[in-house]
Amino acid sequence: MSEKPSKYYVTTPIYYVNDKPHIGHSYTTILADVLASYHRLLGIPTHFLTGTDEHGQKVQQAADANGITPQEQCDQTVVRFQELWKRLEIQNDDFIRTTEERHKTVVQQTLQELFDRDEIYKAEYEGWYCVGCERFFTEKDLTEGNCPECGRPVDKIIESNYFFRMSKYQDWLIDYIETHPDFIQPSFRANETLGFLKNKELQDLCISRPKSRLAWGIELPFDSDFVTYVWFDALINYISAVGYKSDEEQFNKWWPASCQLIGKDILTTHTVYWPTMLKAMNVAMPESIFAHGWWLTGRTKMSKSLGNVVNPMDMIDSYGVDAFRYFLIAEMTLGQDASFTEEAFVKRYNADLANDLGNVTNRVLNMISRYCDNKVPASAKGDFDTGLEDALWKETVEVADEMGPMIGNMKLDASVGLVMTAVRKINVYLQERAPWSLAKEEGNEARIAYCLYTAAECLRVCAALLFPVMPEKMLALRTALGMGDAKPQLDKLTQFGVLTAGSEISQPGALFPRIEVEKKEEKKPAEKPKKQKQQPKKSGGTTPSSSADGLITFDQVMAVNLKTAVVLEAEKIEGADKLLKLQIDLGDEKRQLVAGIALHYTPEELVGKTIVVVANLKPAKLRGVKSEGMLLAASIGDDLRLVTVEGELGPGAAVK
Ligand code: ME8
Repeated sequence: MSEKPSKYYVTTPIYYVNDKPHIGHSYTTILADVLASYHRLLGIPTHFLTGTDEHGQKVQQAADANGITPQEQCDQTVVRFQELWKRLEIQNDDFIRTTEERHKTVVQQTLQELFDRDEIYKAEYEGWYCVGCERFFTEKDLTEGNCPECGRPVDKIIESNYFFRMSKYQDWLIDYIETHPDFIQPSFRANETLGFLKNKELQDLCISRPKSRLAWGIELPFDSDFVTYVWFDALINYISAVGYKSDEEQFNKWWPASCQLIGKDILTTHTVYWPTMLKAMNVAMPESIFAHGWWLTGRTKMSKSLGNVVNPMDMIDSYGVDAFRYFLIAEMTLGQDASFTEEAFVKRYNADLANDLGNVTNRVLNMISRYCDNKVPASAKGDFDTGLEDALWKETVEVADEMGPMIGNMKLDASVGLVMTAVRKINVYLQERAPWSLAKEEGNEARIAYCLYTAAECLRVCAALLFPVMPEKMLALRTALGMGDAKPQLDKLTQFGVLTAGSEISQPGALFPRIEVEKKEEKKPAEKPKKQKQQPKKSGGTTPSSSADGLITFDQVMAVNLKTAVVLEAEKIEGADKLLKLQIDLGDEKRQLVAGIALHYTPEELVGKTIVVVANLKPAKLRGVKSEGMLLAASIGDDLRLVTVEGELGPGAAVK
């Protein structure tokens, strides 16, 4: 991995407690968790802060609507966030609530100090106010008379208020952003902020609300008729939580933040209000503020009013935490919007997790069990060619080396994609080296051991790299590889020979069981081959073999629907020496079939093979296991070979 920073402090926005969390909140928090975890596993002192924004009009309104006090609203809703973070395996070091004393004290001290230094002043204000965004706008700011941010109607307001002299920092801020290219990321968001700053005069920021209009906030220390504007209060959480004005040592340890994650919706507050506030307070700027895009439902923005919000708890219940975390990280290119659909989720899950990662894991563990007495084999090279192993290890190390810079550049989706490429290469390698073939000849024990040791080592590296994204499953995988429950050390990852020869491996069961979607497809009428309908009525249902001369008609041949299929998984059936249970891909559907070939083929040998099956055979049960089809094989005496097709041909091709 690349050079290490001396510490890493990552923050999420603090979320409003007016409603329960949804997938967007989950995303930012998972992202922060993944980043924190990578840094921790590199041995870097790490601090991860999240929390809730509990003051302001939105919370007050939600409380009114629910017939409870604002504090009750906060106390009830904060639990939903905290419970969700627990279920999502979020390892935050701190959780700040803006109604906590430790925060309120710092906000008041900061306000007093800025007031004393004349950074805050009182004035009469006339303007337009958007309740939804909790922001004031001038007449010029409005878009067709509505809020320029959300498009909703605004209220005219005339009142005395307190103002922060934000406007005086306009030139400084432009210069700061231009001279610190990493400050606002991605760079197009820096340009967006610069465009805003360069095209119009920055106004002073109204930082108070008269209690007569809104009482739910932190009282101004210098005027008890007012509370603090929720954004001025909320932004300070990033420093109040790490000891600003209360614990200097702690504060110096963590601040400035390494990475402040936000959604693109709160860019202005974080790239204009926040830096100018810090500047006025004489506090250092965060190293970077990163704005990610929106999760959309299909192509539409996810919003409660549209009723298209994805509930993270439902996803976790259906598919598990790790798969949900994986999908969010793998699917969204940081900075861009991404679409969430269950179809896309299932597709990616089956392809990446069930097929690629799940298969490699099964193959490696099953073969170690079969050929190496269930123990991590010896890693000794012998007098045999290790070209394939050397190449595989080199490629895996290259992937590990690329992770650091990729994560530094916030290319998390690509980094996960890269690890999946490495996973697929282990599969390809196994196919090429074919240890099951080596096992057919005597004297190949050392070669098989080295092959499986290398594959297991590569799997160990991939599991470690995916650990921050899927902590539970990758821990299970590491345990299965005989590593106990120790977390990976990412800076020691690429030494070959970490797995201890002789240590017992275990079978974790299916890490990512395939999500079956074919049930719906099975019902499609198109699945019934037309040829079957052409089955000659005149034969009166007589089977070909019962015809008097033993000959069958062309129609009868055509009634048999032969198709190519790819074997996805294979396993023995307990208590049936000759039978294997196969999961096959028929192109447009997945099926299970049982075949009597266990004495001729090992399960590992079969995975990835393209075979030919009778697709329209009536389903049957063999030893209680459902079989939907029959594979074709040729045999003479004891010799049995599968019927396959020459060259590369995918699943679902008609065999005629
Ligand atoms: O704005 N896609 O809180 P909030 C992606 N309290 N991310 C999303 C999202 C979506 N569809 N919806 C929400 C506030 N988010 C303030 C912040 S910070 C000092 C104060 C995420 O509850 C994203 O991170 O409205 C966004 O910025 C945040 O939730 C807004 O949460």
